[in-house]
Amino acid sequence: MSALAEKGISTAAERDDPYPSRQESVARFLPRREPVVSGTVDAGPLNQRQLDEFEANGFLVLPELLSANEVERCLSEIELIRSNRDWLSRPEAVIEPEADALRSLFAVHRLSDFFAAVSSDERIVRRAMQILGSDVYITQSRVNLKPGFSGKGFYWHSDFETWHVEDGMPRMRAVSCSILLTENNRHNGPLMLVPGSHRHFLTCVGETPDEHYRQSLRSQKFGVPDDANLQTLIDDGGLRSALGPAGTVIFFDCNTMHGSGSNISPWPRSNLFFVYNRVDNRLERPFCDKAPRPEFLAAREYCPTVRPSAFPNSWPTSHARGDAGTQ
Ligand code: 6CS
Ligand code: FE
Repeated sequence: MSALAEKGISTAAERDDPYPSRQESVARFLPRREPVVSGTVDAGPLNQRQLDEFEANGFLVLPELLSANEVERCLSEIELIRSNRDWLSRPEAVIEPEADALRSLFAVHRLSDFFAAVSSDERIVRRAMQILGSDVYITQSRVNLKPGFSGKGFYWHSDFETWHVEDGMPRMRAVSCSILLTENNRHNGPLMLVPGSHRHFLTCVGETPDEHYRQSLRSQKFGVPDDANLQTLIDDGGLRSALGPAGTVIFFDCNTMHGSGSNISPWPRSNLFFVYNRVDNRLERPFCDKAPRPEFLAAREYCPTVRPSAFPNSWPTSHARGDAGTQ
Protein backbone atom coordinates (compact mmCIF):
# COMPACT_ATOMS: atom_id res chain seq x y z
CA MET A 1 0.00 0.00 0.00
CA SER A 2 1.31 3.47 -0.85
CA ALA A 3 2.02 6.04 1.85
CA LEU A 4 -0.88 8.14 0.57
CA ALA A 5 -3.28 5.22 0.58
CA GLU A 6 -2.22 4.37 4.16
CA LYS A 7 -3.31 7.87 5.14
CA GLY A 8 -6.62 7.32 3.37
CA ILE A 9 -5.79 9.78 0.55
CA SER A 10 -6.72 8.37 -2.83
CA THR A 11 -4.76 9.23 -5.93
CA ALA A 12 -6.56 10.31 -9.10
CA ALA A 13 -6.32 6.79 -10.49
CA GLU A 14 -7.82 5.21 -7.39
CA ARG A 15 -10.68 7.66 -7.07
CA ASP A 16 -13.98 6.26 -8.15
CA ASP A 17 -15.12 8.25 -11.21
CA PRO A 18 -18.37 7.23 -12.87
CA TYR A 19 -17.76 9.67 -15.73
CA PRO A 20 -14.05 9.66 -16.64
CA SER A 21 -13.40 12.18 -19.43
CA ARG A 22 -10.33 13.77 -21.06
CA GLN A 23 -8.36 10.72 -19.92
CA GLU A 24 -8.30 8.43 -22.97
CA SER A 25 -7.29 8.89 -26.59
CA VAL A 26 -10.64 7.72 -27.96
CA ALA A 27 -14.07 9.10 -27.06
CA ARG A 28 -16.85 6.73 -26.00
CA PHE A 29 -20.37 6.73 -24.63
CA LEU A 30 -20.99 5.84 -21.00
CA PRO A 31 -24.46 5.24 -19.59
CA ARG A 32 -26.10 7.90 -17.47
CA ARG A 33 -26.49 6.69 -13.90
CA GLU A 34 -28.83 9.28 -12.42
CA PRO A 35 -32.53 9.80 -13.10
CA VAL A 36 -33.46 12.78 -15.29
CA VAL A 37 -36.57 13.72 -13.31
CA SER A 38 -36.56 12.95 -9.61
CA GLY A 39 -39.61 14.89 -8.42
CA THR A 40 -43.28 14.12 -8.94
CA VAL A 41 -46.20 15.96 -10.43
CA ASP A 42 -47.76 16.55 -6.97
CA ALA A 43 -44.84 18.79 -6.08
CA GLY A 44 -46.06 21.13 -8.90
CA PRO A 45 -45.99 23.47 -10.81
CA LEU A 46 -44.96 21.38 -13.88
CA ASN A 47 -47.67 19.03 -15.13
CA GLN A 48 -47.08 15.41 -16.09
CA ARG A 49 -46.83 16.17 -19.81
CA GLN A 50 -44.10 18.74 -19.12
CA LEU A 51 -42.19 16.40 -16.81
CA ASP A 52 -42.42 13.64 -19.43
CA GLU A 53 -41.21 16.01 -22.14
CA PHE A 54 -38.23 17.08 -20.02
CA GLU A 55 -37.42 13.47 -19.26
CA ALA A 56 -37.59 12.39 -22.92
CA ASN A 57 -35.89 15.38 -24.56
CA GLY A 58 -33.65 16.72 -21.81
CA PHE A 59 -35.18 20.19 -22.06
CA LEU A 60 -38.44 22.08 -21.80
CA VAL A 61 -39.39 25.48 -23.26
CA LEU A 62 -41.89 27.49 -21.22
CA PRO A 63 -43.27 30.60 -22.95
CA GLU A 64 -44.39 33.66 -20.98
CA LEU A 65 -42.94 32.73 -17.62
CA LEU A 66 -41.80 36.33 -17.08
CA SER A 67 -43.81 39.43 -17.96
CA ALA A 68 -42.59 42.14 -20.35
CA ASN A 69 -42.16 44.46 -17.39
CA GLU A 70 -39.99 41.96 -15.51
CA VAL A 71 -37.84 41.45 -18.61
CA GLU A 72 -37.39 45.24 -18.88
CA ARG A 73 -36.23 45.37 -15.26
CA CYS A 74 -33.67 42.63 -15.89
CA LEU A 75 -32.31 44.49 -18.92
CA SER A 76 -32.14 47.75 -16.92
CA GLU A 77 -30.22 46.00 -14.15
CA ILE A 78 -27.69 44.70 -16.67
CA GLU A 79 -27.24 48.24 -18.01
CA LEU A 80 -26.84 49.51 -14.45
CA ILE A 81 -24.10 46.99 -13.68
CA ARG A 82 -22.33 47.86 -16.90
CA SER A 83 -22.59 51.61 -16.46
CA ASN A 84 -21.71 51.79 -12.77
CA ARG A 85 -18.53 49.78 -12.73
CA ASP A 86 -15.33 49.08 -14.48
CA TRP A 87 -16.91 45.79 -15.52
CA LEU A 88 -14.50 45.16 -18.38
CA SER A 89 -11.63 44.51 -16.00
CA ARG A 90 -13.60 42.36 -13.58
CA PRO A 91 -12.88 38.62 -13.47
CA GLU A 92 -16.59 37.90 -13.89
CA ALA A 93 -16.58 39.63 -17.29
CA VAL A 94 -15.78 37.58 -20.39
CA ILE A 95 -15.02 39.52 -23.56
CA GLU A 96 -15.85 38.31 -27.07
CA PRO A 97 -12.91 36.54 -28.75
CA GLU A 98 -12.76 38.89 -31.72
CA ALA A 99 -14.37 42.10 -30.52
CA ASP A 100 -14.17 44.42 -27.56
CA ALA A 101 -17.69 43.58 -26.43
CA LEU A 102 -19.03 41.91 -23.29
CA ARG A 103 -19.85 38.25 -23.99
CA SER A 104 -20.76 36.97 -20.53
CA LEU A 105 -20.95 38.32 -17.03
CA PHE A 106 -20.79 35.63 -14.34
CA ALA A 107 -22.10 35.49 -10.78
CA VAL A 108 -24.81 38.05 -11.45
CA HIS A 109 -26.75 36.74 -8.45
CA ARG A 110 -23.80 37.83 -6.30
CA LEU A 111 -23.12 41.10 -8.10
CA SER A 112 -26.69 42.28 -7.74
CA ASP A 113 -29.39 41.93 -5.07
CA PHE A 114 -31.90 42.26 -7.85
CA PHE A 115 -30.59 39.19 -9.69
CA ALA A 116 -30.33 37.35 -6.37
CA ALA A 117 -34.06 37.89 -6.08
CA VAL A 118 -34.72 36.83 -9.67
CA SER A 119 -32.69 33.65 -9.11
CA SER A 120 -34.91 32.93 -6.11
CA ASP A 121 -38.18 33.57 -7.90
CA GLU A 122 -40.70 30.87 -7.07
CA ARG A 123 -41.73 30.33 -10.68
CA ILE A 124 -38.18 29.29 -11.51
CA VAL A 125 -36.92 27.65 -8.33
CA ARG A 126 -40.03 25.52 -7.75
CA ARG A 127 -39.68 24.05 -11.23
CA ALA A 128 -35.97 23.34 -10.74
CA MET A 129 -36.74 21.72 -7.38
CA GLN A 130 -39.50 19.66 -8.95
CA ILE A 131 -37.23 18.36 -11.71
CA LEU A 132 -34.41 17.53 -9.29
CA GLY A 133 -36.67 16.33 -6.46
CA SER A 134 -34.68 18.19 -3.84
CA ASP A 135 -33.64 21.47 -2.33
CA VAL A 136 -31.25 23.27 -4.63
CA TYR A 137 -28.61 25.98 -4.60
CA ILE A 138 -27.04 28.02 -7.38
CA THR A 139 -23.73 26.76 -8.62
CA GLN A 140 -23.32 29.19 -11.54
CA SER A 141 -25.10 32.25 -12.88
CA ARG A 142 -24.36 34.49 -15.82
CA VAL A 143 -25.78 36.75 -18.49
CA ASN A 144 -24.83 35.86 -22.06
CA LEU A 145 -25.16 38.95 -24.19
CA LYS A 146 -24.29 37.78 -27.70
CA PRO A 147 -24.44 41.27 -29.20
CA GLY A 148 -25.73 41.93 -32.70
CA PHE A 149 -23.17 41.62 -35.54
CA SER A 150 -20.27 40.56 -33.27
CA GLY A 151 -21.61 37.92 -30.83
CA LYS A 152 -19.81 34.63 -31.33
CA GLY A 153 -21.34 31.21 -30.78
CA PHE A 154 -20.81 28.51 -28.18
CA TYR A 155 -19.53 25.26 -29.66
CA TRP A 156 -21.38 21.98 -28.88
CA HIS A 157 -20.87 20.71 -25.35
CA SER A 158 -22.46 19.06 -22.36
CA ASP A 159 -22.21 21.43 -19.39
CA PHE A 160 -21.91 18.44 -17.07
CA GLU A 161 -18.74 17.27 -18.79
CA THR A 162 -16.99 20.55 -17.89
CA TRP A 163 -18.58 20.81 -14.44
CA HIS A 164 -17.59 17.23 -13.63
CA VAL A 165 -14.00 17.36 -14.91
CA GLU A 166 -13.07 20.95 -14.00
CA ASP A 167 -15.33 21.67 -11.02
CA GLY A 168 -15.78 18.23 -9.44
CA MET A 169 -19.57 18.04 -9.79
CA PRO A 170 -20.06 14.38 -8.86
CA ARG A 171 -23.40 13.47 -10.47
CA MET A 172 -25.89 14.54 -13.12
CA ARG A 173 -28.09 16.25 -10.57
CA ALA A 174 -28.22 19.82 -11.85
CA VAL A 175 -30.53 21.72 -14.16
CA SER A 176 -29.85 24.87 -16.17
CA CYS A 177 -32.37 27.61 -16.65
CA SER A 178 -32.05 30.12 -19.48
CA ILE A 179 -34.32 33.17 -19.30
CA LEU A 180 -34.74 34.94 -22.63
CA LEU A 181 -34.37 38.71 -22.17
CA THR A 182 -34.63 39.43 -25.89
CA GLU A 183 -36.45 37.49 -28.56
CA ASN A 184 -34.44 34.42 -29.57
CA ASN A 185 -35.22 33.85 -33.22
CA ARG A 186 -33.66 31.73 -35.93
CA HIS A 187 -31.38 34.61 -36.98
CA ASN A 188 -29.69 35.74 -33.77
CA GLY A 189 -27.88 32.60 -32.66
CA PRO A 190 -30.48 30.79 -30.54
CA LEU A 191 -29.72 27.84 -28.27
CA MET A 192 -29.70 24.55 -30.18
CA LEU A 193 -30.20 21.28 -28.33
CA VAL A 194 -29.94 17.59 -29.22
CA PRO A 195 -33.07 15.83 -27.91
CA GLY A 196 -32.27 12.64 -26.00
CA SER A 197 -28.53 13.37 -25.76
CA HIS A 198 -28.76 13.78 -21.97
CA ARG A 199 -29.15 10.01 -21.57
CA HIS A 200 -25.56 9.30 -22.64
CA PHE A 201 -22.30 10.66 -21.30
CA LEU A 202 -19.90 11.23 -24.17
CA THR A 203 -16.30 11.33 -22.98
CA CYS A 204 -13.98 13.88 -24.53
CA VAL A 205 -10.40 13.64 -25.72
CA GLY A 206 -7.56 15.98 -24.76
CA GLU A 207 -6.03 16.87 -21.43
CA THR A 208 -7.37 19.95 -19.63
CA PRO A 209 -4.88 22.86 -19.92
CA ASP A 210 -3.95 25.03 -16.93
CA GLU A 211 -6.48 27.78 -16.26
CA HIS A 212 -8.57 26.43 -19.10
CA TYR A 213 -11.52 28.68 -18.28
CA ARG A 214 -9.66 31.78 -19.46
CA GLN A 215 -9.85 30.36 -22.99
CA SER A 216 -12.92 28.10 -22.83
CA LEU A 217 -15.39 30.81 -21.84
CA ARG A 218 -14.47 32.76 -24.96
CA SER A 219 -14.11 29.77 -27.26
CA GLN A 220 -14.12 26.19 -25.97
CA LYS A 221 -11.65 23.68 -27.46
CA PHE A 222 -11.41 20.99 -24.75
CA GLY A 223 -14.45 19.26 -23.32
CA VAL A 224 -16.19 19.32 -26.69
CA PRO A 225 -17.48 16.24 -28.52
CA ASP A 226 -15.76 14.61 -31.48
CA ASP A 227 -17.53 14.88 -34.83
CA ALA A 228 -18.38 11.20 -35.29
CA ASN A 229 -20.09 10.72 -31.93
CA LEU A 230 -21.83 14.07 -32.16
CA GLN A 231 -23.17 12.99 -35.54
CA THR A 232 -24.51 9.80 -33.94
CA LEU A 233 -26.32 11.77 -31.24
CA ILE A 234 -27.88 14.09 -33.83
CA ASP A 235 -28.79 11.21 -36.18
CA ASP A 236 -30.57 9.69 -33.24
CA GLY A 237 -32.33 12.66 -31.69
CA GLY A 238 -32.31 15.41 -34.30
CA LEU A 239 -31.76 19.08 -33.51
CA ARG A 240 -34.06 21.64 -31.95
CA SER A 241 -33.66 25.39 -31.69
CA ALA A 242 -35.22 26.92 -28.58
CA LEU A 243 -37.01 29.97 -29.96
CA GLY A 244 -39.36 32.38 -28.27
CA PRO A 245 -40.11 35.94 -27.28
CA ALA A 246 -38.49 37.64 -24.29
CA GLY A 247 -39.88 36.18 -21.08
CA THR A 248 -39.63 32.58 -22.34
CA VAL A 249 -37.72 30.24 -20.02
CA ILE A 250 -35.80 27.13 -21.11
CA PHE A 251 -34.96 24.43 -18.58
CA PHE A 252 -32.36 21.91 -19.72
CA ASP A 253 -30.61 18.98 -18.14
CA CYS A 254 -26.95 19.42 -17.20
CA ASN A 255 -25.93 16.72 -19.68
CA THR A 256 -27.98 17.77 -22.71
CA MET A 257 -25.70 18.40 -25.70
CA HIS A 258 -26.17 22.01 -26.80
CA GLY A 259 -24.51 24.94 -28.53
CA SER A 260 -25.32 28.05 -30.51
CA GLY A 261 -24.11 29.87 -33.59
CA SER A 262 -22.75 33.38 -33.99
CA ASN A 263 -25.05 36.35 -34.13
CA ILE A 264 -24.52 38.25 -37.37
CA SER A 265 -28.03 39.70 -37.19
CA PRO A 266 -28.46 43.23 -35.80
CA TRP A 267 -30.54 41.93 -32.87
CA PRO A 268 -28.77 41.11 -29.59
CA ARG A 269 -29.53 37.77 -27.99
CA SER A 270 -29.45 38.47 -24.25
CA ASN A 271 -30.14 35.55 -21.93
CA LEU A 272 -29.94 35.20 -18.18
CA PHE A 273 -28.68 31.85 -17.01
CA PHE A 274 -28.93 30.13 -13.62
CA VAL A 275 -27.72 26.63 -12.73
CA TYR A 276 -29.50 24.88 -9.88
CA ASN A 277 -27.71 21.98 -8.27
CA ARG A 278 -29.04 19.51 -5.73
CA VAL A 279 -27.77 20.28 -2.24
CA ASP A 280 -26.47 16.69 -1.98
CA ASN A 281 -24.43 17.13 -5.18
CA ARG A 282 -22.02 19.78 -3.89
CA LEU A 283 -18.80 20.26 -5.82
CA GLU A 284 -15.82 18.13 -4.81
CA ARG A 285 -12.23 18.01 -5.97
CA PRO A 286 -12.06 18.34 -9.80
CA PHE A 287 -11.94 15.08 -11.78
CA CYS A 288 -8.70 16.25 -13.40
CA ASP A 289 -5.37 17.22 -11.91
CA LYS A 290 -5.91 20.96 -12.22
CA ALA A 291 -6.86 23.50 -9.56
CA PRO A 292 -10.59 24.08 -9.12
CA ARG A 293 -12.07 26.96 -11.10
CA PRO A 294 -12.85 30.18 -9.22
CA GLU A 295 -15.93 30.55 -7.06
CA PHE A 296 -17.62 32.97 -9.47
CA LEU A 297 -17.77 30.17 -12.08
CA ALA A 298 -18.45 27.22 -9.84
CA ALA A 299 -19.76 27.98 -6.37
CA ARG A 300 -18.45 25.68 -3.65
CA GLU A 301 -19.94 27.79 -0.91
CA TYR A 302 -23.54 26.99 -0.22
CA CYS A 303 -25.03 30.37 -1.05
CA PRO A 304 -28.46 30.62 0.55
CA THR A 305 -29.85 32.78 -2.21
CA VAL A 306 -32.56 30.27 -2.98
CA ARG A 307 -35.43 31.20 -0.73
CA PRO A 308 -38.58 30.61 -2.76
CA SER A 309 -40.94 32.33 -0.40
CA ALA A 310 -38.81 35.38 0.35
CA PHE A 311 -39.75 37.22 -2.81
CA PRO A 312 -43.13 35.82 -3.76
CA ASN A 313 -43.19 37.05 -7.30
CA SER A 314 -42.28 40.60 -6.36
CA TRP A 315 -38.76 41.70 -6.98
CA PRO A 316 -37.05 44.47 -5.05
CA THR A 317 -36.20 47.72 -6.79
CA SER A 318 -32.64 47.19 -5.62
CA HIS A 319 -29.57 48.02 -7.58
CA ALA A 320 -26.20 46.48 -8.14
CA ARG A 321 -24.23 45.94 -4.96
CA GLY A 322 -21.25 48.16 -4.36
CA ASP A 323 -19.23 45.53 -2.58
CA ALA A 324 -19.46 42.68 -5.06
CA GLY A 325 -16.46 40.88 -6.41
CA THR A 326 -14.46 40.79 -3.22
CA GLN A 327 -14.60 37.00 -3.06
O1 6CS B 1 -17.59 26.65 -18.41
C1 6CS B 1 -18.77 26.54 -18.11
O2 6CS B 1 -19.14 26.36 -16.95
C2 6CS B 1 -19.76 26.58 -19.22
N1 6CS B 1 -19.29 27.34 -20.34
C3 6CS B 1 -18.85 26.83 -21.45
C4 6CS B 1 -18.41 27.69 -22.58
N2 6CS B 1 -18.82 25.52 -21.65
C5 6CS B 1 -19.09 24.59 -20.56
C6 6CS B 1 -20.11 25.17 -19.64
O3 6CS B 1 -21.35 25.26 -20.29
FE1 FE C 1 -23.52 25.33 -21.91
